[in-house]
Amino acid sequence: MNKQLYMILLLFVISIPLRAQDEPVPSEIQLKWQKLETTAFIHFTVNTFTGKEWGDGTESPEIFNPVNFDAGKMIKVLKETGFKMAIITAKHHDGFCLWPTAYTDHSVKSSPWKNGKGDMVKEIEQACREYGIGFGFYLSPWDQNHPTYGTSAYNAFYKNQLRELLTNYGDVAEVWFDGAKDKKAIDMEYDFDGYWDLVRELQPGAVMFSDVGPDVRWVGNEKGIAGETMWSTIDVKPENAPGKMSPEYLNVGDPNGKLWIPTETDVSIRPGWFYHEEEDDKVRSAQNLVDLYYTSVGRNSVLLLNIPPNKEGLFAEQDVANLYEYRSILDETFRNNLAKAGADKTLTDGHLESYTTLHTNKPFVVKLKKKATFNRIALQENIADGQKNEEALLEYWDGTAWTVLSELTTIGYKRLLRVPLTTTDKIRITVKKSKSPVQLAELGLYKASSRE
Ligand code: FUL
Repeated sequence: MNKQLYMILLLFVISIPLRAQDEPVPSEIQLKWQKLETTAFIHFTVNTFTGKEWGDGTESPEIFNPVNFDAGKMIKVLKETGFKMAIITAKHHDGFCLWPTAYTDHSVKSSPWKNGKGDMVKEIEQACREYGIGFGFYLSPWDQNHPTYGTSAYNAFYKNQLRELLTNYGDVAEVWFDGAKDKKAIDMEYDFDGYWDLVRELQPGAVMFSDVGPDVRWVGNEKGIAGETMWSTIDVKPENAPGKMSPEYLNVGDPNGKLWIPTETDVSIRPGWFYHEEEDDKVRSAQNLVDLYYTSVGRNSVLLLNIPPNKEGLFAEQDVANLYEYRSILDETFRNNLAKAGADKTLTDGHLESYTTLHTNKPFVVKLKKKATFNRIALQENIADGQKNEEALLEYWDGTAWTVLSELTTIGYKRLLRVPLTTTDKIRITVKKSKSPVQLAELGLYKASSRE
């Protein structure tokens, strides 16, 4: 064998395992989380009673009295409208705790609600178990009530609270951190590494959210809009602690990123995160919620939709009505996959593990048994093996020629496309650019509900 050929062969052999190892893939808990698709946030605290969005820690627990609070009623609505997990604000920036923590009196313990004997986090958790959805909590590091805030003693206090929530409420599906703080008054140094170690130790099945992970990242805005190009991979350097990475970068990610940290799209059904009566006529419509589904789940993200309880401790009527209508529209749109009549079974069986491998510039044709009329396309990659597609072309056969349906970039876990109403018995997809061969796991053709 000549030396040149030997070198080429050697390079080829050593590059295979290296390439496979280099490509980031989701952990088991990240993959499970991504499949939830739609999750719910419940923002509730003293703000609901003061009308504020950010309390300042001086609120009296006396004002907290949601007389008709009913976790079961609210979680039932979430379950029936397709949400697979609920995350409750156990503590927001005002420091008021919705559970009777042993580490401060600034909690439900000092409120008239259930004569100070209630535990709202427990009631939400129990209702989640009853209806079979995941339970998660938000424990704001920014706490404007606790006297130690701003000193290292606060980190110890915060970890004590975290430990209570991680040990007394069964399996936790997600822990939500954020980096918010009032930098002008006190620039507290949060011990994120310490917080994260504690969650891993006590709840290895929980994913952790912050601006930059470690498991789930922020999408870069609170409007419900993930980037059209959306990589689940990014690079996090030590200097990019929560709060320091640019929203633009988070919104799109990085095809060459070394870490798998997918986005969660958090957005509220109302202008504020907390319930305010004056926003009763500003609730997102069912159609607007459906749009959010397309711009989050349909762009390789997970939707985290906030529905805030009112002063009574219940979801407001309009919010509930719009949620049911939103779900019924989505169900109608995605009930019938028209590609089932014809497409390879691996592409319509609902499993990521069965897929068709697509190579660059090799068109893959899907023939239908009879003509179908559709205006929505769903694509999925087998992300268990990473995210690969960078550019692709979708075309349909118009009887005489291949005509462009869509030129798209990333697919990832799920990509939903709204295209003009099209009738055909043949479509084809051509990968134009990819990191490695694309594992196309699902292909769906749907006709949208007229209510969309
Ligand atoms: C932010 C908070 O400052 C908002 O009040 C809200 O909780 C949002 C989800 O996260 O960081």
